[in-house]
Amino acid sequence: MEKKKNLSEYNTEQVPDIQGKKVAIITAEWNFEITSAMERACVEVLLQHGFCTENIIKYYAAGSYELPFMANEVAKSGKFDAVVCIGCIIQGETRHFDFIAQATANGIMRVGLKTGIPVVFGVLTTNNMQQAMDRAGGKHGNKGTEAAVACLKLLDFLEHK
Ligand code: RBF
Repeated sequence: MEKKKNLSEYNTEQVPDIQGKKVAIITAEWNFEITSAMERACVEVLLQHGFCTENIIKYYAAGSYELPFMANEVAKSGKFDAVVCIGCIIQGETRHFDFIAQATANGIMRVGLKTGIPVVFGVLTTNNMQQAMDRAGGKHGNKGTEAAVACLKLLDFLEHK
């Protein structure tokens, strides 16, 4: 029997509360039933840890491939303390998956390093829709939750480094 694990069950006491910071969440509209569930979970956790709604600004990208470009624009605007990218790339029959997943992951990492604004990689790369559902509020938790936790920890790190 498959061992169920849920990495989104985090200890709230080990996650910092953050006051007075502003975050942008950029959500890809491809596989929106998945990405919108991840976005919801992400917002929920930020609200539980000190954020107010006015300081969580939502943007929408056509697909995951556009996430690095938008993250770069948002990060360099100087208006945000952190950016969370949310996407879901599902393996198809062609090699698009590999190109999009590589470009998205590398691009998001580069934006953070280049701008000095933390950019969180909340992008699922799965073999099929079931694996995505399992990670967007299913048996493996919600990776939107984990993206928010990473964001909070990065902001706390920057505050205390
Ligand atoms: N975007 C995603 O976020 N997830 C996907 O699973 C996904 N699959 C795609 C498959 C193909 C064949 C193509 C052409 C695009 C796909 N995209 C996907 C969209 C991509 O991220 C981007 O929005 C478009 O390629 C336009 O630049």
